[in-house]
Amino acid sequence: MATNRTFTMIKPDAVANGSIGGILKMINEAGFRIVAMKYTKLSKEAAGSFYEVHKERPFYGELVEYMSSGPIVAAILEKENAVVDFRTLIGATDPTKAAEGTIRKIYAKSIAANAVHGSDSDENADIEGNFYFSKLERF
Ligand code: IDP
Ligand code: MG
Repeated sequence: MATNRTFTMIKPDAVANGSIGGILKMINEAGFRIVAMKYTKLSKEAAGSFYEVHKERPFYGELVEYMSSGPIVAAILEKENAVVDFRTLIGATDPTKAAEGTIRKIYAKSIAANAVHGSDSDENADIEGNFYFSKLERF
């Protein structure tokens, strides 16, 4: 059953270059409500565990290094059809292939440093939100 919630991170490159405000503005203007939010930094171990599903992929080591390289903003977002609509808002993984007007098209530097994460299913949105937030941190 659809939960109408998704999970996002503003990744280290976007935080470092001052894009938190711009990205949150796009998220709000697209109709997402913030349920939970945290400014934090992943240890290598935590990044490795968050991206465990990708551990056989050739870029796993690079991804773990990058995601633990600086602070991030993690958030749970709510909207009807949240998972699918948020993937549309962020655009393709590779910013050179992302549609005009998407967050990655505007803010991402490369396929690795691609500004934002967005859950790919309701099930993963739930798992990823639980990775960062307790029930008491959701409003
Ligand atoms: P997604 O973030 O669009 O769902 P995934 O395939 O789930 O894309 O990959 C997770 C993350 O791994 C991407 O957002 C990106 O940061 C990184 N990544 C994906 N493909 C590559 C690659 O070919 N080289 C380096 N990093 C990659
Ligand atoms: Mg993914």
